[in-house]
Amino acid sequence: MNAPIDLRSDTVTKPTPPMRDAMARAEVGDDVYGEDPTVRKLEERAAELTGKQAALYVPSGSMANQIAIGVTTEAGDEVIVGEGAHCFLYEGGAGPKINGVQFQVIGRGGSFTAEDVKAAYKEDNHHYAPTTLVALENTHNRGGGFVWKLDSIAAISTMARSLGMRVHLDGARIFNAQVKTGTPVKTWAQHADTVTFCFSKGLGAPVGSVICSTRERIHKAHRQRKILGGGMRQAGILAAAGLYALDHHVQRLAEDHANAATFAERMANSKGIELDPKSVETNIVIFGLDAVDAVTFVGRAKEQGVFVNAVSARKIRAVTHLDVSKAQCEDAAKRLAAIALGR
Ligand code: TLP
Repeated sequence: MNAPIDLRSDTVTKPTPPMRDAMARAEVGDDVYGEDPTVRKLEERAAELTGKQAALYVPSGSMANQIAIGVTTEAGDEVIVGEGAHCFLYEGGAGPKINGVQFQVIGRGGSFTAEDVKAAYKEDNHHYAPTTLVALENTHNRGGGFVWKLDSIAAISTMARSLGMRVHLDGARIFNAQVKTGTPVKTWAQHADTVTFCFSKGLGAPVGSVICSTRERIHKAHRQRKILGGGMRQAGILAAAGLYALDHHVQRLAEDHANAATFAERMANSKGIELDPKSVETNIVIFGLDAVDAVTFVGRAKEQGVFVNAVSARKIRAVTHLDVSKAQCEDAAKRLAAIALGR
C-alpha cells in the first residue's frame, strides 16, 4: 500500500524534532499558581501580537471560544454567527450548555454583512433574547478557509458596536489570514473585543490556544477556565511549542496555501469533482462530489491511503499542513480523482 497522506486537518501534525527540543528545554512552574515562566512569555507574546492588554493560554480552540463567549455575554443572550461557525456547529453544543446563549445564524457560507447584523439584531423588547455578541471566524473553516475582507470586518464591528454589541474573532487560523493578505493579526484583532487563536492548527504545535482581550476580561476568563477544568500545571512544556511555532512556522504557511492551490487545481480538472480552484484561498479545500456520496468517498480514499473528512452528504474537506509536501498533495489528488468517478 502507498504511504498514507493525511489531509483530514491541519490539527494532525506532529511536533518537529526542534520543536520537541524546545519543549524539552522549557522552563516550567505550576501555571495554576501563575508560576510558569514559559506560559507567561507566550501569553505576553500573544497579547502583543493581537494588540490586546492580556492573554490566557488554554488547552483548546473550543475552550478559548467558549470562554470568549462567556466573558462577553450573559446567560439568555443571543450570539450572531455565520453559517458553519465553529463555535456554533462544532463545539458540542457548548454555547447553550455552558454559557446559556442561543445562536442566530446569518448570511451565507460563513460570510455576512454589517446590514445582515443590523437586520438580525433584536431590539430591546421582553419577547426577545438580547443580541449581545457577533462572532466572526477568520479564516473560515467551513467556508473553505476563505479570508474575510478587512473592510467587511471593520463595517460589521462598527455596526455591532453602534448597537451595543461585542465582537468575538475566532482566529484559530488567523495567521493563515495574515500570511495570505499581509494584514497583521493586530489589524484584524483591533475590530474585536476578544480574539482567540490556535497553536495546534497550521502552526504545528501539539496543543494549545489563547484568548486575548482587556485585562478585565482576561481576569474573568481565568475563572471561566477554572470552571471548565482548563488550568494546567507545568504547561510551559506545551507553551514552548507555541513559542517555537510563532518563531518558525508562521511564514511557512504560504507553502500550505500553495500546496492547497496545487491540490485544488488537480482536483478541479478531474471528472466527478465540483470545485472552483479560485475559491481556494488558504490551506482548506472543500469540494463537491457528482458520482459518489461523501461517506463512500472517504472510505475508498482511506483504502487508497488518503485521509480526508466528509463535511456533508456530498462534500469533502482536505487540509494541507506542515506534514504534507507538494508531491504528496499531487499524489493525493491523483488517487482521489479515480475514486470521484465512482469506480
Ligand atoms: N477545527 C477542527 C474540527 O473541530 C472541525 C478542524 O479539524 O478544523 N475554531 C476553528 C475555526 C476551528 O477550525 C477549530 C478546530 C476550533 C476553533 C477548535 O479548536 P480545538 O480543536 O483546539 O478545540
